[in-house]
Amino acid sequence: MKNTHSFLEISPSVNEALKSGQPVVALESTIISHGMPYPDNVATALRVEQTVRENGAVPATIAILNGKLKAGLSVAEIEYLGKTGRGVAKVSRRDIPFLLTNGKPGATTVAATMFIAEMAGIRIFATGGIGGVHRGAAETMDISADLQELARTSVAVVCAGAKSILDLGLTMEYLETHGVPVIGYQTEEFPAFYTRSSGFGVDYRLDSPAEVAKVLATKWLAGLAGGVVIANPIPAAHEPLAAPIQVATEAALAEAQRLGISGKEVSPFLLGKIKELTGGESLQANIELVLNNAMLAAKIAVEMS
Ligand code: PSU
Ligand code: MN
Repeated sequence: MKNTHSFLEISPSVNEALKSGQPVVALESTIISHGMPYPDNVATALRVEQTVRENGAVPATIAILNGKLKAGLSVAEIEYLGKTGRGVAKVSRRDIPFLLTNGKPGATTVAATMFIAEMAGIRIFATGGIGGVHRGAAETMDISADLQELARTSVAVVCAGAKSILDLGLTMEYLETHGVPVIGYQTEEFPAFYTRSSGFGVDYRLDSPAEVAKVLATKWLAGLAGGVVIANPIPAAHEPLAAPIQVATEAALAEAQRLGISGKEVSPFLLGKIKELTGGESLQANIELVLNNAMLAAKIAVEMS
């Protein structure tokens, strides 16, 4: 009988780091194949890995390939995921058994990446934005599986908040209900991905990687299993003007509704549409905020090790 770990394949550099207690940062792959266009997606994924290294940690980009849960990808594997784009399945928790069975490639969302990271023994994960409660969820029930994963899996996710395509108020309520701490990194406000402010407050503000590391260690030591959201606003120098982003977001939402886009297609559709409507400005902001999150995640991982 196989155990779960027989599905796990850790790359040599990540394995070496984990064995010797060096800091490791997990990275997701849905952002590569569904979140950004080629070739920006590949270039960004490689820069994100480089940023993690420059800040003292080892990057572990996560995906499902050849029936294996992979922690740590080669450049060729990242290129493959980026080039194939939407041809790669977007994999959340519920999809994992099918990809392990059929051997097809899968790009992991925040939820699936957290699951694999925890299995590999990686506690810190950097991404762009987390999924959340969608606007109109009272009728559609569209609530990202990322939130349930945060409730149950002990991995801290460094993100720039969640996009204003979501209902941020309901997203915060959901996290509260499920006991997921939301830390504002050098901010009292939950950031709205492209913008630094959202009008929604966070539970706790912490100002240094060392403080964050201490709270994470304490949480898990105290037996409080489950994830943590570390909300890290996009640097002010890269923040686009709020108004055009807002206009593009509303237009993208209206178009998604008109076309009847639903389920896992919603987030990639909205991302692509907003990029188109802002003339690529949203993509530039997206790249910058991911790099910023990778840097912070690496610093926290260094403090934790
Ligand atoms: N937010 C972004 N970019 C992304 C995603 C979210 O700004 O690429 C991806 C992440 O992988 C996240 C997923 O886990 O979308 C959420 O999808 P859904 O809303 O279908 O759960
Ligand atoms: Mn959804």
